[in-house]
Amino acid sequence: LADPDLVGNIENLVALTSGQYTLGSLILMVSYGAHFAFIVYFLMTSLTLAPRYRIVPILSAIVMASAGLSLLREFSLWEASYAFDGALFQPLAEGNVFTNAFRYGNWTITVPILLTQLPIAFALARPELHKRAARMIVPAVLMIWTGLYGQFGETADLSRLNLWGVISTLFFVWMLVEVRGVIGAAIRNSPVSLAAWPKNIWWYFLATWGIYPIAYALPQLGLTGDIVVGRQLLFSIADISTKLVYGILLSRYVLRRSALEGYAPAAEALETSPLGAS
Ligand code: RET
Repeated sequence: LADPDLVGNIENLVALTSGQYTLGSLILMVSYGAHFAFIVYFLMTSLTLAPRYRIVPILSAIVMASAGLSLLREFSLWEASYAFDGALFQPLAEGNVFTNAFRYGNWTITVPILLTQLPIAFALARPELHKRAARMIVPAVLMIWTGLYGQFGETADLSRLNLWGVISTLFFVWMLVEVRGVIGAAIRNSPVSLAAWPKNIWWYFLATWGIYPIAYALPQLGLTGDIVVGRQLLFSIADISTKLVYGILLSRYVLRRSALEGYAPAAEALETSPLGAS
């Protein structure tokens, strides 16, 4: 087996049953498949919105493409990182090493976009929008990079994982304070009939972004195949919730807002899009 100090992630240390291995492949495959498929949904949705809101689903489509590619890479790496020995799927001691680090790299792109979608969807005015976006993005990127550094420590003694996990969590809390600031501005700024949306999106945001630190900490519970596969499942649930379902929620909000602001989509857009009238 591989040297724990060299391989970075626990995936490279644990043999999997064929059931666990197949489940891992399936989880990654469903994730990238869902992200790629929803590119079409978000592009079509943009046709139904007032021009100022079209960028919201377009940004979701960009996130779908970026995350889809990163998850496709994780899938191929998973397939290349194990060999069946007749009984179990063994992590290869030579050749490919599985890594979750690509996920963290990808978040550097997707997280700033996801955060910027909020003040755009809630129609904050230009100078405030830019300022608030920047103030969320700075702690978010620091959160990701400190977490990226820390996750390489999960196979050795766990002190590096824990120390950088705590530092990253401090940036997470700082980021959440800034996000709550945007939600506050959104509550003041939302039409009365949509006033419940910013608060609901805030709770949804907390519940779904909060899954990532749990996945990060999971190797604490031990080195087993169930932990390895369970973590890919948690990552996958978090990915689909924080990007895909979140994008649908924001799109529904701006669709209602477009209508309230008197925007009627062109007849042909309504005819070609199943999402048109609402
Ligand atoms: C880390 C390290 C451990 C502590 C914390 C973390 C938080 C990660 C988050 C990631 C969100 C990612 C998203 C990606 C979408 O593409 C880095 C795991 C708090 C909140 C939304």
